[in-house]
Amino acid sequence: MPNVPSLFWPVLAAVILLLSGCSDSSDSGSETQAGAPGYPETWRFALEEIEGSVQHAYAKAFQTRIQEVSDGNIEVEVFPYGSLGTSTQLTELTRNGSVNLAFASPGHLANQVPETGLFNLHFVLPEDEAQTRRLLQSPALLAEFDQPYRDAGLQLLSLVPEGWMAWTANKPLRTPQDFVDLRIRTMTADMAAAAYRAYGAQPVQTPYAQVYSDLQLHKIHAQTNPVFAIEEMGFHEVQSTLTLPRASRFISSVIANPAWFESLDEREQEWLATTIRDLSGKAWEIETELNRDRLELMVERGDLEVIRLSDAERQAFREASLGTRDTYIEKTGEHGRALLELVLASEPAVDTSQ
Ligand code: 6CS
Repeated sequence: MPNVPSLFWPVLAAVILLLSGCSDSSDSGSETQAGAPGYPETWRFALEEIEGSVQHAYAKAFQTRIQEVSDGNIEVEVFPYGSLGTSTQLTELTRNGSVNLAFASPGHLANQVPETGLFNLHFVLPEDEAQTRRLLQSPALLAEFDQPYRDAGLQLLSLVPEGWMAWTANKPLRTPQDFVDLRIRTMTADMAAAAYRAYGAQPVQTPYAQVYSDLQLHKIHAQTNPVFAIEEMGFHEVQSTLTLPRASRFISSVIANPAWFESLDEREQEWLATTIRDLSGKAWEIETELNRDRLELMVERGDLEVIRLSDAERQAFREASLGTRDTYIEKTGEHGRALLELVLASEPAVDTSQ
């Protein structure tokens, strides 16, 4: 398993809190001119994943692109998972300005931004990739999330795809019946757990760094993550079977500290917007390549038995999942209902999962 220091994070987080509010040039306000004293300026970008991950590849591409568009005036310091804290702690470090930018995944974030629980639901996003791309990049959808993030003290910059969620266990998971009483680890948000409770499972909500040891010690029986993450976190070492259900995609979000974001001058805003826009297609390339390569690697090495669910098998899960849409609406009210309708309306005319 990768080296992910875990339980001493609070100490490290306290150190970071002392740096609160600082980017390396603390005067990133509207007075600063590109090329003027104060540049190059360093922006801190915290990741929920280790080096070699989708988030890491995205952050490195971000680092390169913003350096290009800003003519070297902006540099980015990337903090991979393990250096600062859990996902929830990273969100807090962003909110209080200790870091400028971070990834925040709905699997954890939905407890603070309930609307993002939409991405924890199964069989809701379109199955078609092109359609999902259009949806995630659509200004209309991003605008709907803007205020909920603001209400939680965060600035949403982008929604980033990381691939289909896969299930690992020590048995195939072909039917909802196979989930009954299964202790499956989910991310910490209640909506992430609800999606599996709907199948009869007993979800266990824990931070990412705890998953490997909990599997090893048989505290949990199963977990769910995209293929690239399963390989790089070593979950295949402690699980026998990988089930590919195409029930939900792992969608993350890039967030910023709102006060810092508003302090950027016009040119800095433009550099940031250009970089985010340029990476929106790149993110799909990154996740496709990493997920494909890591699956091939695990198959070649014979790490796991791989099971792809048929459309008929998926249909049973689809039906079992429908009640969680009501749970989502209970947590989010009319705004959540409207968001759900917006996303469902973008389903393909011919639903291939039927
Ligand atoms: O399972 C998790 O908690 C994590 N999985 C991934 C692929 N990214 C971040 C998240 O925290």
